[in-house]
Amino acid sequence: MTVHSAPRATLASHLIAEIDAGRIGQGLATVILAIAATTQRIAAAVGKGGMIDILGSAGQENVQGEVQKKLDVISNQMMIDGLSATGHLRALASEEMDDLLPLPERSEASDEQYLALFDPLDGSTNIDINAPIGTIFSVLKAPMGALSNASFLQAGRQQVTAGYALYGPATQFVLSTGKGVQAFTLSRENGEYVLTAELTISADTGEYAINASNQRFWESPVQRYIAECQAGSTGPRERDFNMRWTGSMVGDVHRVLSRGGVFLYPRDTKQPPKAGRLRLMYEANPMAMLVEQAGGMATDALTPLLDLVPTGLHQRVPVVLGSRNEVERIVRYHAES
Ligand code: AFP
Repeated sequence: MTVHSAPRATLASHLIAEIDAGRIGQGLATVILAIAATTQRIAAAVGKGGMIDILGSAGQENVQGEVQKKLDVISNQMMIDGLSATGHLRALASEEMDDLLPLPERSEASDEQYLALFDPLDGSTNIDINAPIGTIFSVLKAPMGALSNASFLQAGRQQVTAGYALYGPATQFVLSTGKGVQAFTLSRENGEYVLTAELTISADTGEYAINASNQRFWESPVQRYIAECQAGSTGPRERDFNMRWTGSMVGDVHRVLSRGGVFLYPRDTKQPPKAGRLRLMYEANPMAMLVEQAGGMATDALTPLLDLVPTGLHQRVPVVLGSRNEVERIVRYHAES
């Protein structure tokens, strides 16, 4: 029997449909395609694993004092190379760079001008063990006039698009341009991202993700929430919960977007000057846009992440995101304390 199925949309055909519907401009589509093409190159490098000299430490630190892996440095350069010539980006900011990188003005540049931010390789401790890693990105409108780091300090609600590539068993490109969340899977046969799912987050869940080794540093509302989950069917929640942690935000948020759940990297007392572990501009904001677009909630436990006004390019924030009913409960526990 021959089964005929309709051809699936590709990332390119999806973006053309969005342009035709008047939801995005050609400039934004060009930027998204440039990001997607770069993630394919990063996926190819990641896929070579130990066969070429890309694993291990680069022997230098980034602006946050973290030791960079070789693949952090390689993928950061690939993002710069891939995004420099779109004609629609005025500057880039990266978790791996101290300050913005202004891009040369192009004489034929259109009015549609943007800023791109990215974490080129999220979850870099997973690189050497062949576990999930990813690239997270966010796009903002570029202001007119001279640019500085402050040009990027726009609330997450101003993002015109956000997404990530997940380098797992399959490479996936997950995107929101403000109308839902689409997941594309990289076809290894023809090198195209093919639309494979519209992602929505269920309001209820029985799964949470948190680095439990930090338990002694958590504040009381988080202690309470996790203790109740752990008590399971014999505790106040009267049902059992499951716990998962990949060590890569891309991997953990992808699970939440795919089958519900709640992800927490809360404020803790481990390193007091830091408000949290995750970076607002490169991790929290893009993921918050995706989660809200998929029907979930994303907060620092007091304020929706997308409403925070950034104070610095490398600012860190507490993050609680995922299934609405669980996130609301955690916010309530914070309010009650
Ligand atoms: P790196 O990319 O710097 O390794 O950080 C990954 C990350 O910011 C985020 O992706 C994870 O959720 C979190 O760190 C993992 O942190 P732990 O080290 O506490 O597991």
